[in-house]
Amino acid sequence: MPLFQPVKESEVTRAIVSSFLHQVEEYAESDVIIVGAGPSGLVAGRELARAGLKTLIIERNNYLGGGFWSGGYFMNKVTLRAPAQEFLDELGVPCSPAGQGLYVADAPHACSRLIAAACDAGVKVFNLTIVEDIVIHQDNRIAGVVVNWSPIIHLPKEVSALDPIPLETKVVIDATGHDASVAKKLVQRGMLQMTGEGALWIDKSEEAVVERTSEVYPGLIVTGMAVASVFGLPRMGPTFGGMLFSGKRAAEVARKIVTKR
Ligand code: 48F
Repeated sequence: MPLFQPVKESEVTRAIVSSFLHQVEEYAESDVIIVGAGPSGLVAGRELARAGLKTLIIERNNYLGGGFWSGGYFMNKVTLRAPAQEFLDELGVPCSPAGQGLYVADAPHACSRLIAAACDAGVKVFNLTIVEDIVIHQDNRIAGVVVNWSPIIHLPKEVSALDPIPLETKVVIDATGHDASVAKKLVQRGMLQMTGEGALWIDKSEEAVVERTSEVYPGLIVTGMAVASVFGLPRMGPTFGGMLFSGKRAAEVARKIVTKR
């Protein structure tokens, strides 16, 4: 008696293709698109999906988690300052005190739990997908993003001259980290000013990033290190509480915008 059910190869292929295409069709329109699956984007996604919003995360890499997989210098421990350890407590990730109000945790454990929490809440993910541009209508608000397969950008033009596709949404969250790649699309068109992040200063940066997490252009919110890049705040280095709180704040701002629309 075989262990597994018999299957035809064609059925396996159809299951993958039809399920994927169905998801693309369904998410051609959504409530919120989050660009970047680092810690700030994952927290924002989890909060929004939990609140019942149709939430899509787009990530150019195959893996999710961004810089949350490693604390810094290829050492896979993340640090958080109180009260940010409460996020990890809630996710069931052990973390140990490492000084006055400072905590340290295993990055793979923290990151995988955060990814799972976002997926459990109902977030859908397009990975290996790069946001190349934004959609803007006459009312001058951001109405969506334009995406392509990430590997395309590594191919020569003669092989890959390929148009991207647009996805519509009510609000976009730029969670692309230091790059602030969505905000940059507005900067390139003279529609937004961006200062570029300052030198490292942990104390100042974490507070400031959370405080400045906001809608920077109608329909565009910035979160995480994208906030530091847009507003010229100091970078924060290998500590993550600011990212988690910023993601939460971005979700609150996004909910208000979606509710009004
Ligand atoms: O860099 P990242 O982890 O952003 P974050 O949430 O957190 C920053 C910290 O990890 C750390 C730090 C503070 O502790 O300094 O760096 O602000 O994750 C950003 C994600 O966005 C993806 C990128 O691959 C990464 O996983 N990304 C960037 N540009 C694009 C993108 C794009 N154009 N399209 C899709 N994904």
